[in-house]
Amino acid sequence: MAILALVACGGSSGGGGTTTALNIAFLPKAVNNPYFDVAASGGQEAATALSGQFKQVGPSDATGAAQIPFIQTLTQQNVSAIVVSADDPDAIAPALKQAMAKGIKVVGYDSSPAKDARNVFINQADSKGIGVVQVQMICDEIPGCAGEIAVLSATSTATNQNAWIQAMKDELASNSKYSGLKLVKVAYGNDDPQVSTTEAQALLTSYPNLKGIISPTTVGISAAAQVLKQTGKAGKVQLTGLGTPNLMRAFVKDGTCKEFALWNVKDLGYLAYYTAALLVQGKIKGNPGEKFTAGRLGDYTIDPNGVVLLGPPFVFKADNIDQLNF
Ligand code: RAM
Repeated sequence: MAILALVACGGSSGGGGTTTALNIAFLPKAVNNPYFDVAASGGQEAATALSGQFKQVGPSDATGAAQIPFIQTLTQQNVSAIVVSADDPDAIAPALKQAMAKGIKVVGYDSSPAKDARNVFINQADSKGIGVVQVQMICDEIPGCAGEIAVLSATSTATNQNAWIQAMKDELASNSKYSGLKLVKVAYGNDDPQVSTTEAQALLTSYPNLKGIISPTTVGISAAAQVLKQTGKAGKVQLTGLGTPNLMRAFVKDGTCKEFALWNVKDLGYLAYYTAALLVQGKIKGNPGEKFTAGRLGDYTIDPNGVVLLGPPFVFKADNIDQLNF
């Protein structure tokens, strides 16, 4: 069902004209990450539907420090909203608060800034669910669901990855189904292909008995897949996590990675832009309990933590990966 919904989502706008200027900027964790280009395509689609402007700016290194000058420049430019994926929730909070003090709306997407440094956060899927599905997948792939596993994450400060890793640890500790799995290391590839490659290689040499790697980042999982293939460890060390179908297709087909999860990244960008636009137009305030309609995606409610949930994650495997192109 989820896959059908995903495939069917190329539809038209539900938007309309507006009298308030929509000058909305996306600030991803880093600009050289294809994941954020897919999200940007959704932001652009919503901008077109609402007759607004869209631009994307951001650093090439995925760090909070590198995001700060972009926030300051967007604030000076007096954009109407900043839509940001936080590399570090606290490091960027003061700059975002300065933007908010000027009347600029701030929407987090993908990875939330500190709660008091954004109006709303658009969460791609329930954080606990994203952690749990990754533990379930690695268990399904490792024979007997027993042995050493490691996590290859993005940056150590990333809000989203850290929430998912905590959910994985909680699940491993509390669900007896996973008592045979031992998490031996959380490594950080910084969402940089080269660092992720080096860290994946280090996991294999430091833990010769490793049975599986969970990489909850699209950059990390594709780097780890390359490493497993090149070192002849594909199929011996299992790999799962969060990836895009286009980066992972070849590795799913050759068995290096049997399954991984993700959400509709384009819809995430669409919903983030749409929510930012409604805030700019004063149609929503960002208060818990507020309901709104986001064009072709339909109805949403802001939860008590100021979070809007896009929907459930879904699992990509050999039998569905060719239906998806992003
Ligand atoms: C990477 C980024 C992003 C995350 C995805 C799954 O592209 O770290 O924040 O949501 O992976």
